[in-house]
Amino acid sequence: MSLIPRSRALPIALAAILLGAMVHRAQAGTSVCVTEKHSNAMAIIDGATNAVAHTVDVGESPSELTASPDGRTVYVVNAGDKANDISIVDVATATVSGTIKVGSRPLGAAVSPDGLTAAVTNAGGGSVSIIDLSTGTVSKTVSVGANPAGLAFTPDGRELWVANSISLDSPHAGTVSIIDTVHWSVTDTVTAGDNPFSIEASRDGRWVYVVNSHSLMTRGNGSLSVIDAASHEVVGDIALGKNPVGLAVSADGHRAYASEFNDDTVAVIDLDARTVIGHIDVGNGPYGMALSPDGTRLYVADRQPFGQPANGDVAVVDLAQQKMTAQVRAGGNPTWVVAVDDTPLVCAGDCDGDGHVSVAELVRAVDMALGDAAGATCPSLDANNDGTVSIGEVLTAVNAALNGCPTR
Ligand SMILES: [Ca+2]
Ligand SMILES: [Ca+2]
Repeated sequence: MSLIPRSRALPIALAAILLGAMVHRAQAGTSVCVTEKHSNAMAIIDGATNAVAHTVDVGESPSELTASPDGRTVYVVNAGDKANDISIVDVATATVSGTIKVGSRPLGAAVSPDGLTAAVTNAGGGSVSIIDLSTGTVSKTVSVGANPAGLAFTPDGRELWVANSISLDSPHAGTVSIIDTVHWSVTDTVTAGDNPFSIEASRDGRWVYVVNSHSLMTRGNGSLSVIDAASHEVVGDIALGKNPVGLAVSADGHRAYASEFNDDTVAVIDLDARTVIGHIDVGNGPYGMALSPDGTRLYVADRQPFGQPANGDVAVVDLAQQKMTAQVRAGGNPTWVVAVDDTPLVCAGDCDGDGHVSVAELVRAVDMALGDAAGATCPSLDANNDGTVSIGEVLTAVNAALNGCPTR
């Protein structure tokens, strides 16, 4: 604050109170990323218009995908035999920034809550590849059960839970491996239902939910296992329709949604009562699902029936109305989906875009406000776009310097 002239201390202090909580954000936006398995691509749908804005070429047979906690990066698992890798996609620019080789027949992916580690199941190898995202390399490979599919970190990041799905030898088996993320070793194995496929922890960390798909080759009803995250006990088994695959749990922990692949519906589950309270009709072969960041919509990848290369769509379900309100045409076999908040985060005064407001940047802000640096450009300082930098705008930069730039 020593940069501010003393005579302005009072008005600046008052302005600071007004501006302290102010974060410059544009209108909230959503990017819906969907893998198109038979097109070897990932589409990015603009959540405001429900239209495909970009299509990004990724690897062979992309299946699951997951986003970094800040929503800026999406990791796409390329399950094809020639690929066995993941593509790193920058959502804002719709470009692939890198590729990382993993194990045999990779399937599911998850990123740790701190955003530093990715984990990918290798269905062909019965293992999980642990990727250090700062170096982009596999740092460990952990052996789990047969055919690992979905996986999820606990919200505290201390455990990684892995759904081991069916094998041809034991078509109705199914376990969940629990990995300690300090030593990267399996500490427990829990028996779940028939073909555990998708898995997600509640935000409060109390429960882990597992969708048991039944064999996708022989139609049959599946279920949702409710596991106590502390005791590892299965405390509930909620009956679902035919071959449920995708799972989405609401942020408040009261609702879950499961896509019923061979019923063309989404089950609505009351997690407090542990019962299905309704079904929503969607498109053909609903597979992966994701909630919008604001929790008002559910996006469902309608994959189409197994073994049939065909264009599909992404169903947009309005959760207030409990019905599908739009279908967005996607490419060959849309399989998995994530929805990220793509609202640009503007950090006032961070002229060089490094995520921090430095003292030098503050000095520049004051110079611009005083008119001593009229020619200088730092667009993030001029929040209201009027061509000048006001004292109020300087104070927003001071706020960012003291309290950090806004984050998601
Ligand atoms: Ca900076
Ligand atoms: Ca201005």
